[in-house]
Amino acid sequence: MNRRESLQLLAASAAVTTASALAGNAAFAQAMGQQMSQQMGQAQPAASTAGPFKLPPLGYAYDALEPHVDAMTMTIHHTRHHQAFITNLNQLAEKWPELGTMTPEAILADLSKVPEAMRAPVRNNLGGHWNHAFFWDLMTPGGAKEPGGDLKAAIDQSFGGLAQLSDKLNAAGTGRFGSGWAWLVVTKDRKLDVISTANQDPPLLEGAQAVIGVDVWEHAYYLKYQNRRADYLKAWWNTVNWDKAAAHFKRASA
Ligand code: MN3
Repeated sequence: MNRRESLQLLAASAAVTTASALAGNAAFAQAMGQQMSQQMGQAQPAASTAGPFKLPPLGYAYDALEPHVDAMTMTIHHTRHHQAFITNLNQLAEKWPELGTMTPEAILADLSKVPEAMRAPVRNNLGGHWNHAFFWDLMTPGGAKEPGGDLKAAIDQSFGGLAQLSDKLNAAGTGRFGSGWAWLVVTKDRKLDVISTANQDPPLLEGAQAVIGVDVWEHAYYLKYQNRRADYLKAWWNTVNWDKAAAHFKRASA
């Protein structure tokens, strides 16, 4: 094999690796997730992994939301991005132990409880942890594909129907400049509304209760959708667990 041939072979093998990764090869992503978890388990100092905060499990396999959300994205999003919030929170809890004894909701509803010097990192990391735990739980590979009962009636009354709600929420998601989230919420004055929040701010910061939420940070979709955030949002609706959304709505309206 001459130099030109070996370069061609190298390029072809790199292309195959990249293509299988971008296609969301489930076994590959799963193996990579396990490898990353092991690496992280070994690499983190004890002080970072020990503490009151734990990474919540997804409740389904990393490839379960294919083809709408790919296995590689789910793996990295859960084991790296969400894990980073957990690691940071455990470090913050060493400096301010109350962080681990109050509920995240109680803290996020009133950040003035947090010592001023820690308020920004608590807002970002506790917000990130809360948002992602909510997000994983709201998605499912199966289940109802449409809202039912009281939530359906409220959506019909507030927006005119599910199609109009999804248009409005998708517009909030694509309109969010930079990184953030789009939400269906019950507002302080008990109205169903669509909002968007920046960074990792949860709706609780403005006194609203989340019913549906979708991550529109680039890390949530870029491997599969690249810059096509609108396509990701459109596909994402296929993953919504409407039973969970109905339970959030019921609790928020009570
Ligand atoms: Mn995220």
